[in-house]
Amino acid sequence: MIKGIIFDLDGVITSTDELHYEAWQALALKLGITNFTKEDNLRQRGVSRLESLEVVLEKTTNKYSAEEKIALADYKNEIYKKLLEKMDSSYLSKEVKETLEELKKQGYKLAIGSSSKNTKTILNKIGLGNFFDAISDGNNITKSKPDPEVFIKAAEMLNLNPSNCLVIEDANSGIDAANSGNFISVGIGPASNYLKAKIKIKSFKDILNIVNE
Ligand code: B16
Ligand code: MG
Repeated sequence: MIKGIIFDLDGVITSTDELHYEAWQALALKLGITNFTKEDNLRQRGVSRLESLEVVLEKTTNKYSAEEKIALADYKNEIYKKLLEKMDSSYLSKEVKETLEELKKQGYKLAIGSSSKNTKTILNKIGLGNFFDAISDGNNITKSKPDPEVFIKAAEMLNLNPSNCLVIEDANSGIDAANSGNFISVGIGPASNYLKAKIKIKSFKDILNIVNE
């Protein structure tokens, strides 16, 4: 029985994945890397900022110390935060907004489960700052996806068992995290082609079909 729904943020609620890509691309160019692609960017979905940096650094033979890596990740985050400034409610689609409102109306508990440390800023920007019953994000976890910690914390905040929660994810790492935490994984976007997603959906509003089945 489904009682709660945990949503990934980047690439599910809103398209910040494009802004992440733009910021990583800027860092790559600064490091002289000209072959950082959308394909590489797909592997950055769902994983932490420092793990995402490693995907960029695979493209260079230069070696960086732990401190230098932190500085590079900070540099990317400053560019990303500048890009976030332009976000507003137009970054929340009508479909996502209406589906979320309908799910809330039907009595489901709703949470965010995101690896991002910028989650609250983004939710405020798109007008969902006070919408969710719980927010579990990059600030309250020690292990990032595919570890299930972020979703387990979200379920705890909702006071629900993982087996009673859907996890909506666009990243393969997020589907793996949901499965290993015993959640019902739902793949959307790139993850809708991932074999390990227990349910695959084409469009955000399809969540209503799952809960009403
Ligand atoms: P930040 P999600 C993830 O968010 C992104 O998909 C991933 O690309 C990013 O590296 C990670 O957040 C950390 O984000 O740098 O903002 O802390 O998909 O789990 O909502
Ligand atoms: Mg995502």
